[in-house]
Amino acid sequence: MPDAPRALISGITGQDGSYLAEFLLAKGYEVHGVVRRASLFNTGRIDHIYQDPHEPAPRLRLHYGDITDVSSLRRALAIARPREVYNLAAQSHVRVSFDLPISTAESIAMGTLNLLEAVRQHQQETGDQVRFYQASSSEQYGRVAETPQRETTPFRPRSPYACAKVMAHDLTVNYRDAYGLFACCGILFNHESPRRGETFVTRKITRAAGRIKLGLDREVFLGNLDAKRDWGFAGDYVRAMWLMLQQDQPGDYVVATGRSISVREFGQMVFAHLGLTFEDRVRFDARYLRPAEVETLQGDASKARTALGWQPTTSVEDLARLMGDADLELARREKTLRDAGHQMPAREGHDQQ
Ligand code: NAP
Ligand code: G4F
Repeated sequence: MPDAPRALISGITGQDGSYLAEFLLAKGYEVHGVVRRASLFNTGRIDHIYQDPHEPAPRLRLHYGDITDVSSLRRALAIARPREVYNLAAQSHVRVSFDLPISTAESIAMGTLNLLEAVRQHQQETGDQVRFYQASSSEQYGRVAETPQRETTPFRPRSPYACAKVMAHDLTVNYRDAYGLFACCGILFNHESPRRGETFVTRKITRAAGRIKLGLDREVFLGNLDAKRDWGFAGDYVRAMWLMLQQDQPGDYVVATGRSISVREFGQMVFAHLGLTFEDRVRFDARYLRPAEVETLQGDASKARTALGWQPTTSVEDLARLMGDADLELARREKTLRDAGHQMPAREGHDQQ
């Protein structure tokens, strides 16, 4: 039997990393992931696919590393010898990037350069051919120059996060042009799931709705309800990442549903699904506004549809229902524990986001 293809994922413990790892394992890959050392376990999203390293030939292997530490990336590449590298690692919260501009830029811009350089040197030293995926973002469009946004729409970034992503994107294109690296940028519009971090607005809304429904919370504090986003399902979007790396030629692709709705409309959908009224429960808090906002994003994924044969399977209504149901179930478990006298963890850590 031929050797299984191998992939290395930075950011494997995040939302997308976990879906991508599942997807690649199901395709028969041996998957290697870069994991940061943390004082508490940070592998909750991949625990269900974890394989004991003491087992013979585990197909999921984790390596301690950090995208800002090039030595750890070189070590992971040397062990994994991957055919495909997916660069998903980032401080990915736009609002937080205004508070942490330098470390955000280090993880995204310098981190991407570290991995590109490590891959380039690894190819030279081993003769291996590596295909590289860069997690670019619709946030790069910022103050949008046209609607819908496509691959040719200029970038006008509005946050430290987006500025760093533009640099990472340009570096990836440069390594393709200068060194012939098979490198692709996926310009992904917002994509969500029950595994979404709890401080992104969709998940913040579905968490609140579930907890309010069961009497664990009374209200939810949000910022700009008029912002519009093109929201899809993360499980669909990791398939597009993989498809990009299976083409004959590298390229950059917008990945989006083509439909945009406001935060308010998303909130109304979720609350109505759980039999609640959004307007009765939502409160404004200026701390969730950003110093510079991206008001509206809507993608045109025609190129991905035509060249990759990719299309989304999950509408924003489906997404609101599936996330709402998952967080109602989570709230049920929290209530059971609370009713049994367990101390529930404080949620104030989410204060600024
Ligand atoms: P996420 O859930 O926040 O995951 C980010 C991942 O990056 C986590 O595994 C995190 O590790 C890791 N990471 C952060 N800093 C790191 C560092 N210094 N070294 C190594 N790893 C580090 O983000 P996501 O939603 O899965 O997004 C994945 C990528 O796509 C990100 O680059 C994001 O910017 C980009 N993107 C996301 C969207 C979206 O809508 N989700 C859209 C466009 C682009 P810990 O678990 O240890 O924190
Ligand atoms: O859910 P968000 O924090 O996502 P945002 O800023 O669009 O960024 C996400 O998508 C990008 C792709 O375009 C990724 F690159 C990035 O990594 C991340 O995954 O905010 C969405 C909108 C914003 O306009 C924000 O101002 O919701 C608005 N919003 C209103 N109230 C809020 C809140 N956002 C958050 N996080 N928290 C609020 O209370």
